[in-house]
Amino acid sequence: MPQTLHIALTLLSSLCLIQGKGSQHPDGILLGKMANCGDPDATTGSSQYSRALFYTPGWYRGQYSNNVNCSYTLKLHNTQQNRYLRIKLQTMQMRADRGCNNDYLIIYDAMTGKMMGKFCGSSSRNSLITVPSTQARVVFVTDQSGTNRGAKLKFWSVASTQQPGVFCGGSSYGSGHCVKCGGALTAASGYIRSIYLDQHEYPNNMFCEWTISTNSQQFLRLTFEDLDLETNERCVYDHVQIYQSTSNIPLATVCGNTCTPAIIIPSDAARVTFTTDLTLAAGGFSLNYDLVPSSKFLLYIESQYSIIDRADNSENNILYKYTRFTWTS
Ligand SMILES: [Ca+2]
Repeated sequence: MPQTLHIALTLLSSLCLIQGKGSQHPDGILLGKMANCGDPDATTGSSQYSRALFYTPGWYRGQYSNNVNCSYTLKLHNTQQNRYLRIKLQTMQMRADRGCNNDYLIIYDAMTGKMMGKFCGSSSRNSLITVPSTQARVVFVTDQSGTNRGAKLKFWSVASTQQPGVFCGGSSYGSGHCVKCGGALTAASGYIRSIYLDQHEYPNNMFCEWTISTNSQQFLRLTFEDLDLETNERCVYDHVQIYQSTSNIPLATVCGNTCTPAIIIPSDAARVTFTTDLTLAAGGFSLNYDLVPSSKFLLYIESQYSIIDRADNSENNILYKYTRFTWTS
């Protein structure tokens, strides 16, 4: 009988370059009372050439309210279901800050829930968003002070051969810009980092996704180099999650600021997501990945997950939620 090992996370190296303090989330999320989100959702016309307009609440009276958190769906007409939806931020008159954390729009692919980008300020006008489905969700958020007119969006259908993604109309923190993240990595080794890591403050209310597909028949090894995320014992606020291939069950959920061990994924493909909530940011993270031979491992997945284990007992928190693997060597 071969020796059976129960291993979830394999400690190979620990390389954190930045270990920030992390920030402690207050109880609950304070956004103030919800503003009236009465403006209707919008749908394009039946012709592929017909374009529809969408205005953020308060546009016609010349200013949006404080403490708004509204969500709308933009849809292509029923006759346009084989096409993609494109949105142009035709006019933007909103406050600007580096992470678009004060007053902003987020546009999601409504079919998958994936975030396309976050927009604020005035210079992000003319940004173009091509959503790889027929529906987008637009979330409009404002904080407790300062106001402006808002945003006017035009949207229509384009051929599904178009490349999905965001073309940013603005690039200046001072006058507004796009915040977008994620990507598709195919090299045998590579690097993932959160946005604004250099400034030690990631944006709030983000969802970033990277896919790694190496087509190598080997196992991926992910090693964190920097880790400084908002701390919570269950990682419910800001976290990095690591998935095997196309699985929807995370192998690991990471937050806080303690270096993690390297994470071996029993696959040559993985998905890494970075989720942040509405308040309190910390420095961010970076990790690199490479490949390790898989030939000597015969792998069985013993159970789906989940052991929640505290890696240390100090003030630094790092939490793992992981799959328990059984393998023979
Ligand atoms: Ca946070």
